[in-house]
Amino acid sequence: MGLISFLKEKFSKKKNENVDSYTEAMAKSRQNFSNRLNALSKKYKKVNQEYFEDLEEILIESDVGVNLTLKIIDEMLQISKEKKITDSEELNELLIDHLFSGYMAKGDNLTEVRFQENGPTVLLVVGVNGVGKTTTIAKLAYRYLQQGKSVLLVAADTFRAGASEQLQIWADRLKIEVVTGPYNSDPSSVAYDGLSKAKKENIDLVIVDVSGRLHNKQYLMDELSKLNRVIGKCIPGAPHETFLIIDATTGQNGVVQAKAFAEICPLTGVVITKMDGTSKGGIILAIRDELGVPVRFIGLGEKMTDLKEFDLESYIYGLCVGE
Ligand SMILES: Nc1nc2c(ncn2[C@@H]2O[C@H](COP(=O)(O)OP(=O)(O)OP(=O)(O)O)[C@@H](O)[C@H]2O)c(=O)[nH]1
Ligand SMILES: [Mg+2]
Repeated sequence: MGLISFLKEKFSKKKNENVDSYTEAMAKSRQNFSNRLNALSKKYKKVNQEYFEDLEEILIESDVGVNLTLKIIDEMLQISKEKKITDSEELNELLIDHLFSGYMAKGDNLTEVRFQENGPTVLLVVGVNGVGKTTTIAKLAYRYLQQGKSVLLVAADTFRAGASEQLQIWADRLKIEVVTGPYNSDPSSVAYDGLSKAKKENIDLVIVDVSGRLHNKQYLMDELSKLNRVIGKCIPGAPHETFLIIDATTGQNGVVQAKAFAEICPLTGVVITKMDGTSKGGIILAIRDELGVPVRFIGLGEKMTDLKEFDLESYIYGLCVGE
């Protein structure tokens, strides 16, 4: 049985809250991808050169990325030749299987934050301006508070006016504390204060909000490596997780950002925000292909509850099948 039939059977039998949220938020992406794929198989009953050219266009326009698209087209050509498949509908189904196994082959599939057995777990959150870092931090804090963990926020983004205040608003809503420093102060010293407090108070999870100015790469690199050094000195082995936040609506620029950050600091995960606002849901496949880092969560809206753990089956279903 192909993946599509398997997913249809799996998700139509029982209600699944996760897949419902994906299906709803990914309606635009599905239109751009699945509807066009269906139209393609109607246009070309048998696959030919033009079928592959159109397929290439669909994949690129869904933000799968040029590199991955060319790789997929090559592989699909080979599969069609080797297995002597000429029926376009059959090949479309195999393509979906291929997207799934391609993601799986790129590494592990962690989602939840890995908590330390002893002492605070430190999660560093990085990403360029406006991608949704602070909102995602609030969503993650909410998630782990719900799971009974104690959470402390650290506003190490001291350069943008209003950044700590924004985090403070979320913290008040969540009824948790946030450690801040004066405007323009050293982010590392704010982080140090935050971690010291977390150690003293035996906090389970510390989430550090970092400024994301990428316009000066050398500066950001120096700042981030200093921050990492200070965090590691305060709590050996920390940061335990570093999540890069990427805005799905920025398209391939998100991939460029991801590569730049991956060079600067070791990433343990990616969170893709604003999946509800894009028609190009293929970005997840492109990022995974380029970085090999697991997508840990996705943002499907602005509310505290709009963060879902990344689930490949729900994602593929949302992108390719839906309701
Ligand atoms: N629709 C939607 N909007 C989101 C999502 N995540 C964040 N946003 C919105 O994106 C905007 C920017 O979010 P922030 O959390 O302030 O982004 P940031 O990266 O902290 O921004 P800076 O601190 O300025 O670098 C806000 O209006 C959020 O409500 C999401 O998953 N879906
Ligand atoms: Mg922010």
